[in-house]
Amino acid sequence: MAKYTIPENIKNEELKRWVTDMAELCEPDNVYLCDGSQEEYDRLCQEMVDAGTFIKLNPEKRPNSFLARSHPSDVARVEDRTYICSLSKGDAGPTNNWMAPKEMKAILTPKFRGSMRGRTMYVIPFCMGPLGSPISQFGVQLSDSPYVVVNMRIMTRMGQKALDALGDGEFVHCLHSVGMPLTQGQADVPWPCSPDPKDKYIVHFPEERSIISYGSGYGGNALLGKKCLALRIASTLGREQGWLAEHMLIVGVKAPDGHKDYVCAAFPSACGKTNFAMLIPPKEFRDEGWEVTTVGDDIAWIKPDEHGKLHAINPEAGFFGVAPGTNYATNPNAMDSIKENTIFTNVALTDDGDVWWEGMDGEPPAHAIDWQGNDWTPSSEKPAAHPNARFTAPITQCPVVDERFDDPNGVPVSAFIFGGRRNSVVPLIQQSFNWAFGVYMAATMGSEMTAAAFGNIGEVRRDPFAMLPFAGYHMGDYFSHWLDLGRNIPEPPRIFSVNWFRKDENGKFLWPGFGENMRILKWVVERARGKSKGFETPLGWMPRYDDMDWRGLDFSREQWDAVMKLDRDMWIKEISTHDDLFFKLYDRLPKEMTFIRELLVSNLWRSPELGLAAPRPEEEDIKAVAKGE
Ligand code: O2Y
Ligand code: MN
Repeated sequence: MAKYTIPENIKNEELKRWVTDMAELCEPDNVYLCDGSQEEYDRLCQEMVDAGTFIKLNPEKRPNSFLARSHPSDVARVEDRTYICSLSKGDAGPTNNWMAPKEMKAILTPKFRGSMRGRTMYVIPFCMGPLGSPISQFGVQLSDSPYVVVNMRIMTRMGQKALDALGDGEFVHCLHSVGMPLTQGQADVPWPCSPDPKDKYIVHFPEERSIISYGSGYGGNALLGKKCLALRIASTLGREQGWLAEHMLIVGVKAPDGHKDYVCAAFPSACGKTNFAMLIPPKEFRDEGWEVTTVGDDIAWIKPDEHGKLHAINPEAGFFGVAPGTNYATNPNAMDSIKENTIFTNVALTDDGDVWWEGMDGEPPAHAIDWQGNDWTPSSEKPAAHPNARFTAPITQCPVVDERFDDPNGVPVSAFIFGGRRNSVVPLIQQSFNWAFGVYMAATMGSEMTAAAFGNIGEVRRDPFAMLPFAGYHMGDYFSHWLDLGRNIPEPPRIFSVNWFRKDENGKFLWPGFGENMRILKWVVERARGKSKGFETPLGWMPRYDDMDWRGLDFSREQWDAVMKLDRDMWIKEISTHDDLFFKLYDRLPKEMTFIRELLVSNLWRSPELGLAAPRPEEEDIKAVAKGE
C-alpha cells in the first residue's frame, strides 16, 4: 500500500500523471512539492545537518553556509556513463554514448522500482532562464536527494513561482535517484549513491525531452537543469527551433562612452572560464570608465529576435564553480560571491569552522579536516580539498553581476570568443574572416593534455565549441546548425579565437592572463563595432602591437610577436590533424568544413614569408570587417 499522497497543488495534468506514475514506480515514503521558499531551504539544510550530510559552517566566518562531503566514488561528472538515447544511433553521432531508448529503459525501469523506499520524492519545478522569457524552458525534477533540492534552488528559478509560470505548459521530465533505497529501517549514510561506477546512468532522451539519472548525487550528474537540460536537451531543442544552447559564459563590456557590448565565450574546462566571466580590468582601464559585468559563467542560450539579432540569456541563476585555485588574486569577484549563503562540496574544513582549499589566499591552515573527513596538515600527501570541489552560490551575490542578467529579452550579442589551452601554434588572438571561418575555427579548437589521466601529455584533444561532452546530437549536424543560423541572420556577431596559454621554449607562459585579458576584450568589442585596427593573415585578422592598448603593462614588441606568431609549417601540420576529427564525423560533416580547410592550406602555401611583417593596408581591412566579409 502506498504511503504517500500526491500533492494537491499540482494542477498541470501531465505533471500530475507523471508524478503519480513515478511515485508508483519508485515507492517513496513521501512525495513533497518544493515551493522554493527560504523557510523550506533552511528546513532542508537543517535536516541534512541532523543527518550528517551537511556541516553548518561558522556563521561569523561564513553566514548561512554549509559543507557537504560526497562519497569518494561520486566526485565528478561521469562521461563514460552518459548516454544520448535518440531513436537513431546516427543522430547521437560518434562522440556520444548511445543505446536504443527501449533497451535503456529496460535497464533503468527495474533500477527505479522501489529505488526511493524510505526516502522522500521531492518534486522540483524549475525554470531555466528568467521567468517570462521567450528563451526560457521549464523542467521538473523528481529526486530523492535533499542536497539536489537546495542546490537546484540556488542554480535555477525553482519552486512555486516556476510552477505558476509553467501553468499547463510543457516541461522537460527529469527523473533522478541516488540509487540507495532504505529498506526495512536501514540507516542512511551522509552521501547516499550507488558506489559502483558502472551502476551510474546519466541518460537523455532527446525526442521525448526527458532525462533519467541514477546512482549519483553529484554536480552535473544530479543537478539536471545544468548540463543535462541546459546543454544536451536544449541543444537538440535549439537545433529544431533555430536557436543555440552553448557552453559559454556571457560578459558585458562597457566602454567609457557608455556603449555596452555583450560577448559570449566558450572555453573547455580548466581554462579559467569563471575568471574571464568576472574579469577585473586593469586600473588604467577602470579609471577611464571600462567595466566588465557578468551575465553568466557557464551556459548561454542564444536566439535571434524578430530582426534576426542574436540575444543571449544565462539559463542558470547560480554558480557551481571549482573551488581549488580560486582566490583573491585570481578572482576576487568569485571570492566575494561565496562569502555567505553558499554550499561547499568536498572542500576542507578549518578548525574555526570555515572552508579551505588548495590555492586559497594566505598560508595553508596548520590543521584541517580534508574532504574525506580525515585530519589534514600541510605535510599530508593528499590534497585537503578534492580537485573538483565546488561552491554553489547565487549569481546575485556576484559584485559585478550585470544589471540585465534577469532580463527576459536577454542581452544582444556582439561577438563570440572561442579559446583552447594550447602551448604553441595558436596565437593569442585572431578574428575569423567571416561566420563560416569562425565555425571552422570553433569546430577545430582543442587543448593540450596536461594530465595523463585524460590522454597522452602534449596531445591535442579536440573539443569543438567546448561542447564535446554536451552536444545532445551528432557533432556534424551541430556544425551545420551553426552554419545555417549564420546564413539566416542579417548581421551575425564577429567570431574570435584566443589562446591565453601559449608558452615559450622554457615552458613559461607568454601572456600574463587574468585582468590583462581586458586588452584583448577591448580589441574584440571595438573590432565588432568596426573601430579597432587589424591586418589580414592567411588565417584571419590580427591586431598589430600598435593596435593594442598597453597602458599599465610593460609588454614589449618582441613579447607580442612571440605570443602572436604564426608559424606556417606548424600550421600546415596543425590543419592536417583537423582531419582526425573530421574523419570521425565524415557522414554528417558539412562540406564547408572541407572547403575551408583547403582554403586555409592554400592560403598558407601562398604565404612562405608568413609573419607579422607585411600587413595589408589597414583601412581596407576595417572596411571589409564593417561589411562583414
Ligand atoms: O563535475 C561536475 O559535476 C561539474 S562539471 C561543471 C560544473 C560547472 C561548470 N562547468 C562544468 C563542466 O564540466 O564544464
Ligand atoms: Mn562548464
